[in-house]
Amino acid sequence: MIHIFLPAYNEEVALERLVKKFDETFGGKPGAYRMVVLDDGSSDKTAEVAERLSAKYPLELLRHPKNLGLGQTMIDGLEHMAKTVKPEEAVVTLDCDDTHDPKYAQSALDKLNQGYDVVILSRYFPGGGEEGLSPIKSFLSRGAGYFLKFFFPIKGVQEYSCGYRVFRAEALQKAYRVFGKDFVRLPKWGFVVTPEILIKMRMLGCRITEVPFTLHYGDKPGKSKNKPLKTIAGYFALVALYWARGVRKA
Ligand SMILES: Nc1nc2c(ncn2[C@@H]2O[C@H](COP(=O)(O)OP(=O)(O)O)[C@@H](O)[C@H]2O)c(=O)[nH]1
Ligand SMILES: [Mg+2]
Repeated sequence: MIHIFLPAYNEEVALERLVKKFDETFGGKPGAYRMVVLDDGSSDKTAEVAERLSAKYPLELLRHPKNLGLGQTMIDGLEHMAKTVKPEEAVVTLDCDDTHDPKYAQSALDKLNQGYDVVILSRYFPGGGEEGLSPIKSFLSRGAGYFLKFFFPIKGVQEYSCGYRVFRAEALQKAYRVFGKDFVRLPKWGFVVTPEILIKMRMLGCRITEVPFTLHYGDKPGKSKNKPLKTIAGYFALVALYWARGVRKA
């Protein structure tokens, strides 16, 4: 079974679209997939929409009573996934703003079968790309990639800040066993959790690779929740915390 984790904050429109796309892509056989949505204290109807969808689709809704941010949501969500999956299964994470199309997940799942522990859906891998991004957001994302690659070089990885990934469940379970609460040490920095998870998986010795995907940013119904200045400041906090320790070269 494929387990899908969706961190959701004010995604009442996008969530329904994404869940339907997942079902069209993976819902062929009963028991083929399961989705877990963690509603992070949304002020819109995200939780109600998820509740309604759970009557029709294999969807489990978890909730934070108030907004704790993407960092805490990923820690809590991945911990729940690690506890509820079999080691040999796959856990997929992605934004639920309908910009990460489920059709790209299969090629990443296939890579797990080749022995990788983490597979990143990458705009920067040959064949990947992006559409609908403002030039400034595109520039900032590319810049973030170069910045993080410089400080944390991981062979074969260029995409550090996109949350669309596939994990071997066993690797996530190991991360919680080894790091415990320290799996994510910078939850307050929100979107910095995305590269921090990657750095931690590499520190564990995981095999990490990328497959191409196209970010369909034009499909996004709402505004981005990413605050660029906070995220950039958080990347410096990441460097201060981890750079001296180095990331094992692949
Ligand atoms: N749990 C949680 N998720 C958030 C928060 N902010 C954003 N997200 C989710 O994180 C993902 C990334 O946010 P998004 O707006 O898509 O950022 P962008 O892709 O950089 O524009 C989406 O699935 C959001 O719903 C938050 O405060 N808490
Ligand atoms: Mg997004």
